Amino acid sequence: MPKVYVFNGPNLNLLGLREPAVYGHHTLDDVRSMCERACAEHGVTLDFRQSNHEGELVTWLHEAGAAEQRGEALGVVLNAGAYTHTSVALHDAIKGAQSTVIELHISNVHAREAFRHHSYISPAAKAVMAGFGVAGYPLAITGLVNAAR
Ligand code: CA2
Repeated sequence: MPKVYVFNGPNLNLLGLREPAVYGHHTLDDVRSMCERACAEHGVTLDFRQSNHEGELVTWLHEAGAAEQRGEALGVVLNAGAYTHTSVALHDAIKGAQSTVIELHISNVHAREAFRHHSYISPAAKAVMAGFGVAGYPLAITGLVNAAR
């Protein structure tokens, strides 16, 4: 069964515990369960991770790209958190790994502070989703699966 990766960047381990007005009340474990359900419906397996470390996310993107090249994975739903707005390294990792990435944001970053309007991920991503709350995760998985099949 092909695999879908969901990678979460810095501070997303705090989901549901702080700033509910912006990010809602669901925890990252809740999001994992939502993603498990979506993957089961689509007949794919889920590999769901979170890291506060940029280099670890780079390594994971390499791993996901290699799995995709071998035909074992469909791609990555990536919420890179604040690294979205700062990380040339993540941009280069997506390009270098030739990984299919759906960029995801819980909030509508374009309706927030100006520093959240630029993304280093978007030019390397297949698609971008923002503003649907955590419901965006299963939607992005559906989009990734449909794009691959
Ligand atoms: O809207 C999103 O998903 C973001 O990627 C979340 C990032 C933010 O830097 C991006 O601009 C947009 C922040 C993730 C931190 O998540 C927290 C969750 C609860 C409490 C504090 C932070």
